[in-house]
Amino acid sequence: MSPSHTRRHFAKLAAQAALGISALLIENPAQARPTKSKRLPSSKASPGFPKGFLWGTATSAYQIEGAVKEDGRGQSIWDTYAHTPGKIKDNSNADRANDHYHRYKEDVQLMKALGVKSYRFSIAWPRVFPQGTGTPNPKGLDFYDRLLDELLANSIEPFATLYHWDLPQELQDRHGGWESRDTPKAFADYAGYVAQRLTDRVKHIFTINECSAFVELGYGNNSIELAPGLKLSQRRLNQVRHHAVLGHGLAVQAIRASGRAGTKVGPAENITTCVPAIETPENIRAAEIATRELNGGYLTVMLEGKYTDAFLAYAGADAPKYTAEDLKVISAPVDFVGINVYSPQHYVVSADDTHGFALVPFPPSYPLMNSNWLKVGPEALYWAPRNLAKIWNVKEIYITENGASIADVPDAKGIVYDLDRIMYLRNYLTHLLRATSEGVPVRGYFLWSLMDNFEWSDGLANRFGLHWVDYDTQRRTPKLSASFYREVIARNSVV
Ligand code: PNW
Repeated sequence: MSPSHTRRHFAKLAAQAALGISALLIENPAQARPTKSKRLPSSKASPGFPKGFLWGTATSAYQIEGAVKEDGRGQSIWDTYAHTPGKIKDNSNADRANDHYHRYKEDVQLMKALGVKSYRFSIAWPRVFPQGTGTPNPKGLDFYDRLLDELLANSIEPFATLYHWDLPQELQDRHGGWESRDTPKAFADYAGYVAQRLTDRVKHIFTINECSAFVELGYGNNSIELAPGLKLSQRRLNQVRHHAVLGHGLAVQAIRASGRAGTKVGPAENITTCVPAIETPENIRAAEIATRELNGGYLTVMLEGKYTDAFLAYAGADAPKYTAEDLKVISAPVDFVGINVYSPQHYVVSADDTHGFALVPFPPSYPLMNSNWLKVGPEALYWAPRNLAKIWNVKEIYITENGASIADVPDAKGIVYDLDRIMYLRNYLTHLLRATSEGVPVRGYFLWSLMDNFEWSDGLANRFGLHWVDYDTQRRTPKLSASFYREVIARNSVV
């Protein structure tokens, strides 16, 4: 923009301002396009992320694909659950969702316009094995073949998740889903088959998305519910926990056995993030102890091959039944660890008791985004990877999800000015930058989500996307946050 044009523009705005403040609003997020200059005035003070940092976006199969009856796909527990009256807040389901199954080329172009280097998506188990086990559906992987080719043609690196909660219904009916040891075994067979077919193009595989979320919220007694929506006793719940991590370990082994050499594999876990309430050496140590204990049934056993004493003491007679061999499988060596980080689950201080830490209660008006669990605490994106690297010496970390739910409202022209999402992202990324600047080995970041999608029991009404989706027309429109993220990626820094 030339200086005279700028002046004219300003004069126009000033004149319009007399007519009302709304005239001062930008008309289109495109006005927030990257500027030509390489440097921001403040760039000297803000060093960027490491060279080659892998910026990406994330989605999952059931939340975006639709086409639930196409090409031989079997039913999943989420089809059943979403069609059960009263389960989904806005009575929606994901039969069509974002129709990504047919619009994936357009969606890859959205990624391309953002400038992302990588994309995390999930493969629907019931497309590949409609009954969970047995003969694979001959058309089951065709869609993912097409998607992979499209991504690679656009220089976007695919990161595939094998289980993002869409368990084949048949396995739930046959033996209670993850209550049975047969489910982790079936999962490993499916994992091996996918690895054998796709690792010519997929070099990074995540086994299970958030064991802790789908187990605790799907099988435990919680106010937030996920499919299959059971409320099991502690004893049965502990067994489900064990089978979930066993499924992860068996899948790691199956991928190693069937995938091409060089395929990298790891979990994408919803780490319980513990943040020192005040950063003193004692509280920092307490937060490390708390991180290890409060991830006892998930990351800790995956990375250490044992349940902690406190975990077993707490479970008592309800502890899971397992063998020494199980623990070896669960802790099969991984190449990286992915963590989903939205909130600090706990602020921690040191304590002189046997635990060595105490949890600080959250005040009633603590700030939330538009989900009752999504507490705002940007430091989580520093402490989660920092503690993961410190406690377990993890050398390759991905932030597999981070993002914000907002009750977005488009203006008269259909544009969403989501300053609240930008506020959230800017602050969280500032803390991620603190981590990488200190040498915490975070290699990439997948923003949840590329576009609005089916937000589980919140349905279609709660939005996490960088793109607004009109579910009637399937039109995708970039929000202001898409311009923000494009600029972050282009500059490899917080903007
Ligand atoms: C994750 N909680 O889910 C999932 O991996 C995504 O599929 C989901 O859309 C995204 O986060 C946003 O919700 C979570 O209650 C669901 O703490 C619930 C919780 C955490 C993560």
